[in-house]
Amino acid sequence: KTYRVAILGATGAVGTEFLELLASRQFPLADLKLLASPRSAGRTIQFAGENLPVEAVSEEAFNNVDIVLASAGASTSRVWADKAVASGAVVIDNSSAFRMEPTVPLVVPEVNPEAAFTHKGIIANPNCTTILMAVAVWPLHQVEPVQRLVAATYQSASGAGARAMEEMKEQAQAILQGEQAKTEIFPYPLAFNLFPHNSKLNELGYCEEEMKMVNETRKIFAEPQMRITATCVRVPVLRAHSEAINLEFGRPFSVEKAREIISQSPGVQLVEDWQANYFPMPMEASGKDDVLVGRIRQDISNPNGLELWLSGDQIRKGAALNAVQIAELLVKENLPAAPELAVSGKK
Ligand code: A2P
Ligand code: 11C
Repeated sequence: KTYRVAILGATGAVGTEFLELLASRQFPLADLKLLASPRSAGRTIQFAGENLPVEAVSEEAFNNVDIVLASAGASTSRVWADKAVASGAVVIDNSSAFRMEPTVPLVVPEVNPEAAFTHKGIIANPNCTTILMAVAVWPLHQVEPVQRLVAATYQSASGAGARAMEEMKEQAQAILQGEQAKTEIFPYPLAFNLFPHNSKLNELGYCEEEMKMVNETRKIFAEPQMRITATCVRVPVLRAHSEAINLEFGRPFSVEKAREIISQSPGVQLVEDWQANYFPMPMEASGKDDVLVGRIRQDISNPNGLELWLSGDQIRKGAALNAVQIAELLVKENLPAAPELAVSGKK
């Protein structure tokens, strides 16, 4: 069986990666529709040797579509997701619009694949920092429940989209030429700089990105009380996020056991050469499917603690790959569109 797929946000950083993954993973496509804003209508994008037209998103665009892979921002998803569902499609949405809605499953295929099948038309793809952390922490949490998690992130420009990546490159060139760095997407120069993540701050001083790591991880792990705290920082890296993670368990967790678990778990790869001081780096994680995990060590301040470090491609496993894996789960179970369920389950 083959499926009719639409990409909403096809011209963006994640949209571009969707195209690459559908081709390289030989997704069983019957048809592929590329949707973006009216700004991009009329453009063409190469896919499997063909030039496909980009259409401005519209209600009719979702006719005869089984699966929508959406990555065009939360406000765009809020406008179009229900319309796509009403016309019979399953929407796998990369935005934050629906993630915390109780009826919308939030899925990392290595962690909670079964949740995907509870959908009522929309399946949410978690935030990139959450996905990368979840695939690394979940296999350890299975062996010994995590009691408290403290994360610090080092997030690449790609998290803010394709134009943000270009902006950072232009800033680097400007600064090297002794000129002033221009800022349009980012609030401050990112090249040769870093700044705490600029999403909205809450009354406790946490930004939205940090609260996504807390709330989304709790939902994916089905651990509503899990103690998690995070500090999110944007760094001048192009397309892979890194994270320093401190885990506290109820009793000591041997480093050897943690290494063995990470080296045998899906979606993660152990990258450590202690002699060479060689550990995961965003440049090496870029373009890879697996999240690179290493520098696993005992927390010297806590006998029940472990420290680890990871780098993962933000556009790939942090966004597009995770969403395509969700689509593959549906396809494997022969359940892609479920139009009656999608429509009757709608509010
Ligand atoms: P466009 O290129 O036409 O603006 P990124 O995350 O890399 O910034 O990409 C965002 C994606 O979302 C792009 O494909 C962009 O299309 C699309 N997009 C942004 N706003 C809208 C909108 N209002 N309707 C449809 N697509 C949108
Ligand atoms: C970043 N993770 O790196 C963000 C961007 O909820 O999908 C994606 C925001 C989201 O800035």
